[in-house]
Amino acid sequence: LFICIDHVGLAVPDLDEAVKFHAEAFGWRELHREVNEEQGVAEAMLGTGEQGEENAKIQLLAPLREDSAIGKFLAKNGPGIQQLAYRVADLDHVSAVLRERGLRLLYPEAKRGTGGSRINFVHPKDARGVLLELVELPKEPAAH
Ligand code: V0V
Repeated sequence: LFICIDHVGLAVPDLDEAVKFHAEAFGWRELHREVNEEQGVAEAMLGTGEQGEENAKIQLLAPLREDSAIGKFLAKNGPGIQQLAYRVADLDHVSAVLRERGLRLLYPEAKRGTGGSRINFVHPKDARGVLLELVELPKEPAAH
């Protein structure tokens, strides 16, 4: 059903500071950065190589607003792992299969994710305490 782990998402209070920390401490490189108003996040994708030829990446997620998903996560838990993202080839198909298996997806239809990807999430209560993102990469990667 899944292709691979696309990324692990970390909630961070300060995006610039976090990018610098992960680069200096662990050698991660910034591949892409964007603001997603709908999700209430400023995010940076970090990897070890060129985008498209990556193993799993890490995604740093900083809140634009206190009442966003990341704002609430930080208030409750502090910084740390907020999500695990599985890459899929066909999000609509995978969503239908998971719904048939009784798992709740957060959105009735896919939303826009990083770099023009299509995303949805399995509710953490239905994935044994893990917020599971499903991500279908765009056919043509967005310019960055
Ligand atoms: C909440 N819970 C979590 C969790 N967030 N468990 C594991 N991981 C998380 N991240 C637990 C929480 O402890 C509660 O358990 C229960 O779920 C319900 O939590 P809540 O406090 O009522 O829920 P909220 O209001 O904080 O909302 C949680 C959800 C929200 C998951 C519904 O965070 C959401 O809509 N997330 C999806 C969007 C998102 O995360 N966007 C930011 C990334 P107890 O206490 O009842 O046991 S955007 C992104 O990834 C992009 C753009 C991309 O990748 O391209």
